[in-house]
Amino acid sequence: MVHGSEVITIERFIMEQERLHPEATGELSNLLYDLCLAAKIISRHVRRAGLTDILGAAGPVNVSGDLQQKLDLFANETVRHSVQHTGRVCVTASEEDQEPVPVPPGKPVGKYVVLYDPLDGSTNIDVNVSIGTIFSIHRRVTKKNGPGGLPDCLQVGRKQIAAGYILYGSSTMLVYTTGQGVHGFTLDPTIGEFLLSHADITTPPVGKYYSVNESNWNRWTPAAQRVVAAFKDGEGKIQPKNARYIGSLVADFHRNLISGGIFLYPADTKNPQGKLRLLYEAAPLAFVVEQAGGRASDGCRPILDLVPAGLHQKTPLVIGSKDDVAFAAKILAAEAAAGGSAPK
Ligand code: FDP
Repeated sequence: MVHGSEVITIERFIMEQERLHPEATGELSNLLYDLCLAAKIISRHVRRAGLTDILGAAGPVNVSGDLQQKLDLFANETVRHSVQHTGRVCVTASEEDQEPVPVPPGKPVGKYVVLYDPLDGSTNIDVNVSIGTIFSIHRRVTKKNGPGGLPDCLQVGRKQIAAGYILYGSSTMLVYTTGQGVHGFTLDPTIGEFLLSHADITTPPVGKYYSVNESNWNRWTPAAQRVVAAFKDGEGKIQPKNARYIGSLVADFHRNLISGGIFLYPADTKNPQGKLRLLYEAAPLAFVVEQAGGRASDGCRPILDLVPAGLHQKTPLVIGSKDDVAFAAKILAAEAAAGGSAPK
């Protein structure tokens, strides 16, 4: 947070980054500020969640089959309202909404597309365990006039302009990349500012942690079982690792990013396409991890090369320290090439 004797706010940092690009219009910077505001509002509510009436299931299940909680709905609307009427965005899409949400008629339309998971790790909300928000920003690909639509949302991860996450943990952190490294900011709640605490994050090439829901073991393919066994017991050059699994992707990812580690959610018989969403979870975190020197794969291809066919598409995910992801991907890809599939 303190850089030598300097305190650098996220606003100043974003402004200084913008100055490196004389062609920049400032719209992306402003969109990032909008997301900071959403982060602060959601953080305030998360911090008070146990004290207010806001906890508890709101009723229906979301399109991905998860029980929606009130805080999810609040976070969903907060992000949308923070970005939608600014003239910087043409469409938003969220894990909680069935369809993309174009900018309403009569409102100014901008050139960016925001995809987000408003509150990831929702099963952890009412047990006071870390949760997060994930965001991904693309440039629109449809014609400039009028609101954006589905084609603007269904873009390959490599085309992201920016991505990041907010972690509501022991403190609130915002971590983002615009393709020039990964930078982390910690919210000082006393002054309401995100301060630079982790400049230029790089992740170790080999991690000390593996993070996976091992209760799925009997639903995995032999290759996924071999990979996890190798991280547990060691195999060849792979040394045994320590296990850590919170069950909130943002929290598990963040720990592994800083300390080194690998997170896996492979395909299984219950989730044959994996459990995590390509556009709201895997792709943004893949952009962050690659910028930090790590890797992300679906077992066969880099996550950033996957072309989405649907808004809520799921994907197997192996993400983290680069040598560990390479080891896992090699074994998973060999099985896929041989036509292997999960046990019935
Ligand atoms: P959750 O279902 O609690 O919303 O996004 C889905 C997610 O959480 C991730 O945050 C988390 O990593 C994963 O699912 C946990 O899934 P399991 O409970 O199956 O381990």
